[in-house]
Amino acid sequence: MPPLRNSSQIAPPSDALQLLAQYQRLVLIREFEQEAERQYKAARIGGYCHLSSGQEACTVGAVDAMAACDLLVTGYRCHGFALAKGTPAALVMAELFGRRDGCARGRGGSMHLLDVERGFLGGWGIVGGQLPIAAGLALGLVRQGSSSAVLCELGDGAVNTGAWHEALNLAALWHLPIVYLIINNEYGMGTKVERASSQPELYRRAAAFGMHGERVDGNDLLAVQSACERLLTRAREERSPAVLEALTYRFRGHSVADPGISYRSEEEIEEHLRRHDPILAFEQDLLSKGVEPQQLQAARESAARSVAEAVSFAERSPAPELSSLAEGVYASGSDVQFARMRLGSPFGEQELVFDAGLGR
Ligand SMILES: Cc1ncc(C[n+]2csc(CCOP(=O)(O)OP(=O)(O)O)c2C)c(N)n1
Ligand SMILES: [Mg+2]
Repeated sequence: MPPLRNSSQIAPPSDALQLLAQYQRLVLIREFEQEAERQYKAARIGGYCHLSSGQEACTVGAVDAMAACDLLVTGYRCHGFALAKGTPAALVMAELFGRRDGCARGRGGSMHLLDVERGFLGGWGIVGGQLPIAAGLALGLVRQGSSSAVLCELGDGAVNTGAWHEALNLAALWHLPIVYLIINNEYGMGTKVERASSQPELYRRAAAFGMHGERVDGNDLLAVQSACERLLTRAREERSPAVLEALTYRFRGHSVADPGISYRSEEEIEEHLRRHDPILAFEQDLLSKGVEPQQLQAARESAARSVAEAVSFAERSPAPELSSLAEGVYASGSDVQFARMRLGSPFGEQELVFDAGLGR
């Protein structure tokens, strides 16, 4: 019998190594989301918890298109974005658990992840709320003379909010260096895009602002990466904003609390799992480029270890001190404002005593 080929004996082409590093993050995100679901169902995660299983190619492709100086802003389905950016899984899980070592110090939770050092400025829970914030950041970059750009992710549901119109109007009017990445996963909660949007080809809606728009297969990591790279370069070099719509699908419900089967058929989900899983497609690509199945297996095992370690780290991390509740919330100088609100001050609050009428 010929000796078994060992992965270390085969030197895959260097681009295969890069692809393998991307695969590592794809499977880390998938594994992380599966564990987050388990932990949420075990009541160890509070608030809401939105998983991005099925959308990993958009996430990693978009993040890998960014230059180190660019800024990232996303909606609430953001675990994958933090992980793709390199925020350690332990800090993301600790944030989901609401613990002191979480990447937002336990104050944000699942929807409000944050990693300023890595250029990830949130994780925002209000649908569309991140769009004007991202436009403001892009304006800030211009005013500082920076040549960086902003990548702002949103869901298909966010294009029907007022914030979309306000933000895109200003982004186009002021030539802001920003790319709005719509992750079109076919549904906003239980509503299909076609039932919510008069123009369901969402990238076309950029035209209303005189802005460039295009569509990409969101299950093809390299296609997303190359489109994002091109549009971010254009944003940086020409200050031309753009919309990129990535077509993909969310495998799980809207949030962990939603089984996700009352507004779509099980056949539809099955079909996507079987034929459009972005990780399976990427695996095929890697194998065809000479990567060995054992290397893929090693990446999956490493992801599982990282996630298990992340859970035990999150368990050990303490809850934030109650006394630290207002830290980082108010700007310096706010005490003057608050002094005016003290009881007995001219514009202050009045003490209200609730009389339940029990006569005691
Ligand atoms: C302004 C506002 N309206 C409604 C909600 C409730 N809500 C949360 S998620 C969501 C659907 C958004 O869907 P989409 O933008 O497609 O993002 P996805 O969940 O698919 O990632 C809605 C309506 C909200 N958070 N904010
Ligand atoms: Mg959606």
